[in-house]
Amino acid sequence: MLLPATKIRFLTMTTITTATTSKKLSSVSVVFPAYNEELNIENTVLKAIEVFSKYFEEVEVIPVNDGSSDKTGEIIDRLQKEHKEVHPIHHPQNKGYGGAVKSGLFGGKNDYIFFSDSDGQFDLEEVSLLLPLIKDNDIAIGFRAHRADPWHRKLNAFCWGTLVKLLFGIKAKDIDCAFKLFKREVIDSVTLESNGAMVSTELLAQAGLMKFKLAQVGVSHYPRQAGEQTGANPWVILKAFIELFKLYGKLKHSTPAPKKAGAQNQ
Ligand SMILES: Nc1nc2c(ncn2[C@@H]2O[C@H](COP(=O)(O)OP(=O)(O)OP(=O)(O)O)[C@@H](O)[C@H]2O)c(=O)[nH]1
Ligand SMILES: [Mg+2]
Repeated sequence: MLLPATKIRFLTMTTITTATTSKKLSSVSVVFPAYNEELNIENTVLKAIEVFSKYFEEVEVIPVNDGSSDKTGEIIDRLQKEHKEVHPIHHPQNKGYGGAVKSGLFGGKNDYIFFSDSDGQFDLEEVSLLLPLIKDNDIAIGFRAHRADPWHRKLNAFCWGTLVKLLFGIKAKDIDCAFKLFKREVIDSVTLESNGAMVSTELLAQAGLMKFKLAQVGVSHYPRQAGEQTGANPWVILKAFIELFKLYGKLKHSTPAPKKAGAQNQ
């Protein structure tokens, strides 16, 4: 039987409210986009199982192998056999960072959804900082107080962040910080098109228009220990600009999203 949309929303909210009043939260899907991360992915997935199991009754970890040419795919398939929590997704061809994030976000089934990178640049233990925030908000995200990146990447990121905040009015201090926790209702409400680095902007811009409540906290950021750096690739940056202008056109011409029931202005 198909339920009307209002009823589905009510059921989702009920599940989440019950969960936050018990000691552990109900369930979480933990998403890791992974492109040629054979040196990092195992540690990341195992750490995620350990950390999230402390705070959630049910944990699924979704490594998204984004058409890797190294052993990332084999490793996550082995991890699936060894740990019931691991539910890999494989892209036969590389789709890009945003494509990998989207597959994981929409492939997850649990009440809360977290995503981060696979390369160990964040401390997953710091999810404990997001948990108090998600209680009274729909989205809890980190910002990198001290980015472990060279100065030219910090400068790029500052200019990009300022432009994006001006265009879309996003309140997040660090839009692209890959340390984000959502209530499922947020992910069920957005439509994401970006296959590149714009995916976080698209998500936060739409969530802001729908008046979902956002809270943020400083998190640690470490240099990549192993594997190839791809974030500063000029092609990645060019694609991000193309997607930026497409998104601006789309959101500018879209009718204002309906106000989310019970939401307050950010
Ligand atoms: N760049 C890139 N990353 C991908 C892709 N698909 C999945 N990913 C994953 O997305 C995450 C972020 O990519 P990174 O290359 O670490 O980007 P970054 O942290 O900005 O830059 P680095 O300094 O290179 O670490 C990593 O876990 C990647 O494995 C892709 O097509 N391109
Ligand atoms: Mg990285």
